[in-house]
Amino acid sequence: MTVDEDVWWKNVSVYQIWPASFKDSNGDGVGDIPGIISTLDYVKSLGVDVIWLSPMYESPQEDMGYDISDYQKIHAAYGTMENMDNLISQVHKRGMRLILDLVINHTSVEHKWFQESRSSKLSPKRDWYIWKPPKYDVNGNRLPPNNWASVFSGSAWEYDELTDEYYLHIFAKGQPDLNWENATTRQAIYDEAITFWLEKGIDGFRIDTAAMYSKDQTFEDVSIVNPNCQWQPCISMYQNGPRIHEFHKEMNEKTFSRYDVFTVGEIGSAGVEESLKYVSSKANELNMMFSFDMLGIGIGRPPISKDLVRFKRVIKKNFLLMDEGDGWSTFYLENHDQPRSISVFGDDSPKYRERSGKLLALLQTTLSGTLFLYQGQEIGMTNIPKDWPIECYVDIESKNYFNENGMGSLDHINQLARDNGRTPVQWNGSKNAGFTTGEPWMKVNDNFPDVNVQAQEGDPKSLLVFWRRCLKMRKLYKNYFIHGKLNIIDENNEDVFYYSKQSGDRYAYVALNFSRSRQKFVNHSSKNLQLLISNVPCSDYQWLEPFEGRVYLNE
Ligand code: ISL
Repeated sequence: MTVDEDVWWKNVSVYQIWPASFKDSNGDGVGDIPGIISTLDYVKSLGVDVIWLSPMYESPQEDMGYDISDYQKIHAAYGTMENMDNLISQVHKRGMRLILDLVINHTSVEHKWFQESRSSKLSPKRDWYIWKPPKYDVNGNRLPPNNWASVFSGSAWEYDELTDEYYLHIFAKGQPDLNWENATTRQAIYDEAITFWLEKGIDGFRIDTAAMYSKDQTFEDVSIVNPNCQWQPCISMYQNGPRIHEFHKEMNEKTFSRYDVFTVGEIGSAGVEESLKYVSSKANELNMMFSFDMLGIGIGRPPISKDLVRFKRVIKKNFLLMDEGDGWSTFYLENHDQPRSISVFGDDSPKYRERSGKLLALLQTTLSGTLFLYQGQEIGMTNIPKDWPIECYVDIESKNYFNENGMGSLDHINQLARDNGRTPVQWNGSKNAGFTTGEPWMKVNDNFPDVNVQAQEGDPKSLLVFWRRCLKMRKLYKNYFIHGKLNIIDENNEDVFYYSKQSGDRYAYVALNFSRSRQKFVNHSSKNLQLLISNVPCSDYQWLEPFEGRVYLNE
């Protein structure tokens, strides 16, 4: 690799905490910051180095905190600024680091900037958001300025009677897009949302929707891809837009580069060349990125076997950013926007849940890129049971989707909904899984008596204990697993994922059976292999059991 292997943020493992569902300390049914503080020894014990905390800022919670009304206040249900200062120091005291979510494509409608902006066309902050006059059809009916659809359904424009104009909201109505063309707005974002927190000593940011700030300024209609809908997907008008790299360079220069911190941008879709513009070490934009290439693979047909070849290609592309480019990347299988990985890439039936979870742990801890683990993933939390009615889904995206598509869409929602990753963390087998002593804001997954932290702590064969071993192994052999060159072997094999991670003339050899059937084990290396770790003890060397994974060293 041409990259500097010793940069600290390449070697860390990150644990994501989504506050509403992590741990409630005061019995109001909502997770909170004191609850997080009470679990820090547990988090540290996993072997992770950094915590990424999803939005804990003041917010009306139309989109679970991704609609911020004040960057410098804490959402009351989560606690106070004093609690937050305490969290920062308690995390540091344990030798870990803390990064926050940076949501600056949009604010909440309740943010004072928006309140001022909407108050009058003459407001000095009018231009801080994107306002356009209505269009009228031949019959004089008022229409939005163009046919762009919001990500969360309906038009991307909302009419405001007060000034007879529409504002743009790529996400919910309560999330108006900031106007990044305005340099004063950008500086206010840097000062209020970024530098304020860097000065408090946090260690970086996960940057929300980081490819979306630069909109195509023509604001023209997009071509019609869904003839039955009035509003059309408009990603081409904002994704990797004309000034996006200029904005990132400026933001980095004026904020992050002045501190010892790292940034990870939620980029979504971008080819290798475009991705490198963000994460090449020469670009001075972001340190690493999340791509969405993996989304959709495996969904609806567990196990992943038939999609395994696609899965391998995505992993190979991700690796190109680090190997042939001079950039860095991430590897994640879950976050708060995704269904649970065992349900998508493994098999969540009681028979294979634990084993396929361990297989995914082996995959994740042997691939390069900064590792991101999501709350509950370490104990194998799974998707929402198929028989839950729509009332149990609370996310704005699921609710809007159901309202537009009706009862027939429930199956689809069950597979894809963000709610799957948002059920409360299962701490023990007592009422509400030990998440709260009150009424949980979101229903706890029915499998908590079997799947919980306490039960797994006491079982040396558990997934939790296995994750700890894997995370330790990743660090111990970081020359292979974090920095080694990836060679995918037998790429068209639809059942087994074989690869090596090479460091100099030595390598680790990995064999992962993603199918529900036994597969012949093939040693593609010319040398003797020494088993480092596997998820099926004492299996037959010649065969890989269903969902068996093994990691060997060749030394
Ligand atoms: O979650 C998605 C689809 O299910 C994505 O389209 C998602 O909206 C997109 O990845 C942007 O996500 C981020 O910004 C959103 C917020 O709702 C997500 O939770 C956040 O991760 C708006 O701030």
